[in-house]
Amino acid sequence: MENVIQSIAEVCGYIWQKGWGERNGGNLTVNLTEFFTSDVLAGEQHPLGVTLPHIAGQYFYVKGTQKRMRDLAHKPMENGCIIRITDDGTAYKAVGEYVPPTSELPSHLMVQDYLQHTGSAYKATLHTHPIELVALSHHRALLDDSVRPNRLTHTLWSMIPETLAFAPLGIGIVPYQVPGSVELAQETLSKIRDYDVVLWEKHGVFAVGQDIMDAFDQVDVLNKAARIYLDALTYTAAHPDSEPEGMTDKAMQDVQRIFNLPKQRPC
Ligand code: 2HA
Ligand code: ZN
Repeated sequence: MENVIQSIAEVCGYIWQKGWGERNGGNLTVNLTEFFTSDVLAGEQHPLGVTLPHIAGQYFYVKGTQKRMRDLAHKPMENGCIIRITDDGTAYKAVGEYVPPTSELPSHLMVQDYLQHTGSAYKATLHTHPIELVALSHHRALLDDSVRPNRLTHTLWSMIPETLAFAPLGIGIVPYQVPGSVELAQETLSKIRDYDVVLWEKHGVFAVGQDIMDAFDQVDVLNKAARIYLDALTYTAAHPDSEPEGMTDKAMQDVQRIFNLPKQRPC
């Protein structure tokens, strides 16, 4: 378990360095149930506000509310805590020191409940504010599926072959909702079925992964493509007749074929 906590701290350090974690921005959870062989006595009970039957009795590391990624990078157990979901799935108790959990707990735990329900091996959920992806989420034409289905995903995939190779499910769009709300959690849940990373319009991203490094890597790959797209557009600003070309559909199909990429979450 120490290694898992260590990699959570490592990822939080990267997020701070990348400028994705201003002040207390961003949060995460990781399922730690495999490390608890017998029930651990936990403290005061806190209601969840929803019933999550598939994670009843399970254990999670959860970032603390108002805590900073840059502090968590050094002191993970002072800026987050381990919780156990009660056996009826309606509340949680802290294991050891209680640090009040992130405001986005509904999204994280509803998605964790869904992952368990589907028998997924994915253990981590990550919410962060990657600059370039959030910048693109302000452009309606990129988000609106009626303009061109999955336009943002195709734009990002077409920047470099690695984007398609390492983020083969693309990116889902979640319309703007109040941060921390159950509505945001529900919209996230409906999109995370098809995507490993979803873009919270004008706010950030929410990602799932086999572990926290995997979730981070997927966001990083997609955000790199967003950065390249925006950089290419700075040339367009000076030369309005030159749009970023992007890889051709044929080139992208070749990548899909050569790497034998999954169209659905692999596990
Ligand atoms: O942790 O990022 O969305 C603060 C947030 C809320
Ligand atoms: Zn946020």
